[in-house]
Amino acid sequence: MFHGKCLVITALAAIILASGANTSGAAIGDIEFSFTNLPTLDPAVDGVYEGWAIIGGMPVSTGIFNVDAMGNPVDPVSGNPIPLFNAGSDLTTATSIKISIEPPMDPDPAPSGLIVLSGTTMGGMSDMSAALPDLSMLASATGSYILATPSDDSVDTMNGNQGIWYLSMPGPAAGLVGLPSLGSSWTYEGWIVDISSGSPMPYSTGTFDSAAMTDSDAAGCNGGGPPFPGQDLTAFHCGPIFDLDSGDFVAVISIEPVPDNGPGPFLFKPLAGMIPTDALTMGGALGNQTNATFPTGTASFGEALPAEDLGWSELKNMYR
Ligand SMILES: [Ca+2]
Ligand SMILES: [Ca+2]
Ligand SMILES: [Ca+2]
Repeated sequence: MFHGKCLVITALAAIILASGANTSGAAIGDIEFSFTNLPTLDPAVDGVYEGWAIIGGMPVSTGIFNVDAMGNPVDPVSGNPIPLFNAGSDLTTATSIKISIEPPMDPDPAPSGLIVLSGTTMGGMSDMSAALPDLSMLASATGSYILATPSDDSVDTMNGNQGIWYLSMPGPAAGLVGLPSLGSSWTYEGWIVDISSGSPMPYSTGTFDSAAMTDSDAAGCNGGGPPFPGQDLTAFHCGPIFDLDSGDFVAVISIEPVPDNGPGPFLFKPLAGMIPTDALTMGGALGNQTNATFPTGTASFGEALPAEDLGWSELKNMYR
């Protein structure tokens, strides 16, 4: 009897190993994600994340999600964790994995143009990083600026603390150094952020593709200023008036999608720094926070998913 039972269990184990559950215990199409520094989206405003496996050059959705404060994938509506996605098709020939942001009330089942993370696959895994050109160059870019309001010097020469220009003197030379070209899908944008209240308030100083040219709105509504990115936030121009050396402002360079998906800074903020109270005489510098703040992710699927542990007791339970 004992011998016979043992044979049955061995046969059962062989069937389990050969069945559709497959040897790893994962189902066909299963894929697991983990993320670092990927921000939680407001689904009504920002939309949702969607995973994509590129198979034969075609995107196959692995499902939509949001992330919680820890970066774990969650259902965008319920907030319940999504430990495992299923793409509904075999992922073993996927060449890359991408994460997009899809707009709110998205009627289009295809990926949006806004891919934030991307990685090639190897051995059922993909290490994803920001889907930007030349991330390594970006990570070593530097930034400096002066406070000055040259565009309104015909009416006010005493308000230099109300303008910021990404240039260095003597020269002037570009103050933003080593920024890679972003191509047509992305653009740089300068910001000053008022941090005097509980919620930071960003104000754009214009978009630009090169550190050595006038940005999208020059010094402000009345134009002027040196041929570098910057802004005069003075009475002469139409925007708000700020004393930037009050200790209440942070200068930020972000990378925005084209077309832009929202009025505030996008999640990529490679350069940032407090504007010091002596910036009118000393200028200021931005720190590079690419490596510290940019999102990354890991996708595991197929052979990389942990094997289901079918021990002796499980086999016996299945026999019973
Ligand atoms: Ca001035
Ligand atoms: Ca500007
Ligand atoms: Ca934006």
